Amino acid sequence: MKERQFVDSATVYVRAGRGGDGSASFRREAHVEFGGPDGGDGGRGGDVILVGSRHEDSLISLFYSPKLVAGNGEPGRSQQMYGRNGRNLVVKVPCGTSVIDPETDEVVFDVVEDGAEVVIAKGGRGGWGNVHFKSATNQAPTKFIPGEEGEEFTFRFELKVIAEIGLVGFPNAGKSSLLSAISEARPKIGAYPFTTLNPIIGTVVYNDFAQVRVADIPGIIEGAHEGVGLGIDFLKHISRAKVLMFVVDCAGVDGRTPWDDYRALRDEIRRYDPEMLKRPTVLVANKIDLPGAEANLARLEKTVRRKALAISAADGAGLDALRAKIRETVRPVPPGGATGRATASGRKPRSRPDSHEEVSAEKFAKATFLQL
Ligand SMILES: Nc1nc2c(ncn2[C@@H]2O[C@H](COP(=O)(O)OP(=O)(O)OP(=O)(O)O)[C@@H](O)[C@H]2O)c(=O)[nH]1
Ligand SMILES: [Mg+2]
Repeated sequence: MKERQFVDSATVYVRAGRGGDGSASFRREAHVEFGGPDGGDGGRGGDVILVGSRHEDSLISLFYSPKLVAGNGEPGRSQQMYGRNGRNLVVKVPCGTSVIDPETDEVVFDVVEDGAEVVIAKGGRGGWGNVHFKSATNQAPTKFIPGEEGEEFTFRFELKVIAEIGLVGFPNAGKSSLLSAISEARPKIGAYPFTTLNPIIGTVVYNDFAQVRVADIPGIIEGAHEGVGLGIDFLKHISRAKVLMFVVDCAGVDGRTPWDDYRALRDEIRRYDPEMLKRPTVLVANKIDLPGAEANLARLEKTVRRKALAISAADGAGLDALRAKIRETVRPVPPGGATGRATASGRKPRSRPDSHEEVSAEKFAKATFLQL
């Protein structure tokens, strides 16, 4: 079986912890007659929490272990002692992970920013011990409240990689070379088509520590929208990009021309989602170091009637201008001025009683016994 390295969808069972039952205990010290109730409350069940992490880039771990179960709260104890709270389960997911209700296809949570926390299943409340039920008329209550069930769901997780810039180009145009020249990312580079098989994110860092994320995706070829090549599935990973950067091979190494490539790329994007072409785009003419590229550049600009940024990912020509162009187009906010926060849409739990159900200790014991 081919090893999977990149996974952008996974169906996951999620269960928060059950609250611990309240205790129905009585004081039993030798010197205290008619000791009275002293059963403490149960602990809260643990939550299932997602945290956005820019160091994660795939849903692969969820794909292979698709169960997220938080800890149960412990039951209350005698001497009015609380049960311990259940452990929260905290799971790191890549920024850009959506949590979807598979029945309605509705996005119920969205993890966008690095470090953002979203509770996707809440633990049940702990039950009350019998100490709460002592009254003038009932000095020896055997009543207590069981812990609540934790929330339980089956969700579909979907990843749309988040980057401000999306690189779009034919195979071999030099997208990965470009990304590795301007960021810390080290994608595989090769003189053959479809070297890149998964989206890769690199971060361009400026002197004032402003940052722009750039997504490199597999090459697009004509007919991609009909499934030719690797298809256009990967375009979804740049569908949230603010800026599209078209990268063309200005030297025409593979026998094509940069102007035809540019038109074909725009055409494929239009067929995928015409909205994407309404965003700012940058045209980058790569491989300007090679013979014939200068002449092609002039013809490219004339034919497509727009300016191109000439660069060489190989020898570094034009990269400073490109970094400046990226900054000018994306306008990243340097640290200190950032206010970005996660968005988490609220969701109503599917089944969770609004109030506690009261049962007597005997009834509870009986019910438990019957279940066994
Ligand atoms: N001379 C020259 N060669 C380049 C330049 N940029 C990239 N190359 C070469 O072009 C080939 C393809 O580069 P990649 O960066 O792998 O191209 P890609 O667009 O990521 O290709 P896919 O991942 O297959 O879509 C490699 O052999 C690179 O060394 C450049 O500016 N000048
Ligand atoms: Mg590549």
